[in-house]
Amino acid sequence: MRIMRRPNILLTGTPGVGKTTLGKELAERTGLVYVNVGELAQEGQLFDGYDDEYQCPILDEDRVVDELEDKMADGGVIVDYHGCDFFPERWFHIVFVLRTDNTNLYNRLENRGYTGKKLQDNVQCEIFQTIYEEAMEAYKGEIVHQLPSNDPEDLERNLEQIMQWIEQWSNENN
Ligand code: DAT
Repeated sequence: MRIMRRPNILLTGTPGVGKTTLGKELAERTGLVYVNVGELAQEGQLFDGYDDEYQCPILDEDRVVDELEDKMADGGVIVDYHGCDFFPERWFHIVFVLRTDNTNLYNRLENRGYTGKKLQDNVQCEIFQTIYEEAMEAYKGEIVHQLPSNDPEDLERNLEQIMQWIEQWSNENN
């Protein structure tokens, strides 16, 4: 029996834009596998040093890629991370960059306990559309899509759009 091919999806964007919320719900509804790269790194201690300025461990990108390689080859993986330029380009069939309005994002990050420079830098990251530009440099423009992620209606619309895309991809590739 031939195994059904399923696409790999990257959800990226500034911290707080809603990647985890969307990714987990999408996995629930589609049966695809959700992978949170931050959590994966934490579990496997895939770090390489410590960032004193931001007071957080530095991701060991090579070890993260090694750790995920087999799973990605199988397909059907939803990857969630606030960076995107160190993954192999060939991994992803589509890339979604979630976007949130500044005030909204500010409030979400403040609720998460971010303050001072960390809060400001993350909101600025969104204003300067840093992750969108990173994605446009790392992947073919035609597979990179921005999704508004401000309210529950956006979330539902995004879920439905992505599910439709998955269905179409699956029909074309099986
Ligand atoms: P990320 O994984 O990008 O850091 P998250 O999924 O943890 O973001 O969401 C951050 C917060 O925002 C969390 O409290 C849930 C809320 N949120 C996410 N998506 C939302 C949406 N579409 N509408 C309203 N709130 C949302």
